[in-house]
Amino acid sequence: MINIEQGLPPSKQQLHPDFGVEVTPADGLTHALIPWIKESLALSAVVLIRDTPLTTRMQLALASSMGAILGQTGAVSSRRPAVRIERGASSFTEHWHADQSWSDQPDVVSFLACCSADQNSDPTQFADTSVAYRRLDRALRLEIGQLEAFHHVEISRQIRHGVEGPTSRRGLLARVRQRLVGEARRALLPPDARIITPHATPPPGVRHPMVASSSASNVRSVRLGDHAWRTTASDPGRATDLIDIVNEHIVAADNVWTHHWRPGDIVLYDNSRVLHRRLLTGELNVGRVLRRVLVRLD
Ligand SMILES: O=C(O)CCC(=O)C(=O)O
Ligand SMILES: [Fe+2]
Repeated sequence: MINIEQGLPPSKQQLHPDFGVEVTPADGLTHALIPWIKESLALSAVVLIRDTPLTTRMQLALASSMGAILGQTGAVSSRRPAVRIERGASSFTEHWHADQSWSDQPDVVSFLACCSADQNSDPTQFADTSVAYRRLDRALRLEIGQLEAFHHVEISRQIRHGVEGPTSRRGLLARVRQRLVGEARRALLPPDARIITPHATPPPGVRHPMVASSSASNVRSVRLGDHAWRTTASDPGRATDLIDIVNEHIVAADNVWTHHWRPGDIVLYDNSRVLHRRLLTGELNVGRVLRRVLVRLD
C-alpha cells in the first residue's frame, strides 16, 4: 500500500463550482498518485490531469492499480480488457449517458486518455447527478426514490433515436472504429491485473434503482442517462416520461462542465455520479483520438 504522506501532494483546482477537479502532480503521474486520484474522484466525481501522454501499457497499468479492469462484454477470454479507441465518428455518445449503465457493472470509473486532438475537435461535457438529485423538488425525489429504471442499449436507442434493429451489430456503430483489445494487447496487462466481464440483461434490460449511493463517495445520485428507457412506475405514460423529466434536470446548463481536449489530457469520471456526452460541434471526422479503459475501483 502506498503511503500518501510520501512525496509532495498534487495541487488541485476546481473545474465547476459543484464538481470536477484538475489535479497537477508535483512529480508527474506515478503510482504514488493513485490514492490522490481516488480521493479526488470520491470528492469531485471528475478528475482532469493535463500534459500526461500515456501508452496503452501505462494506462492499463495505472488502471489496474486502481481496481479491476472491465473486460469486453461477452469476451471469449476472461482476461481481455476492453480498451476502446474512439476516433472521428460518434456512436450515440453525443447523447447524455453513463457508461455501462446497461450492464450489471454500472459503478465504474471511465479513464480516458487523449492521444491526439485537433484544436477545434469536439469537447466532452459532464453533468453531476448528485447535485441534480439534491435540486429536484421533494415530491419528485420521493417518487423516484421508490422506483427502478430499465436500462437497455438497443431498446433505448430504438425508442429515443428511432434506430431500427440491433445497433451494436450494424454499420452505424461500425463507423466508430472501436478497436477492442485482442490477444496481442493482452500482453500489455500487468500480470496481476484483474479483469471482470460485464453482462447485459435481455429485454427489457437490467433494472437499477433510480436513486442510489455513488460507489466512490457514498453520495446519493440519480441513475439515468440515455440507456434508461422506462421506469417501474405503474402508469405506463409516467413510466417513460419520468426518464425524460429527470434527465432534463440533470443536464441543466448550470450543472454542466465542458472539457476541451488537448493531447496528453487524462480525464477520469465516476459513472455513478456524472452523465457525459460528446458535444457535436461540426464535422464528425475532425481528428481526435481518445483511448478508454473502464475500472471498478477497489
Ligand atoms: O467522445 C466523447 O466525447 C465521449 C466518449 C464517451 O462517451 C466514452 O468514451 O464513453
Ligand atoms: Fe461514454
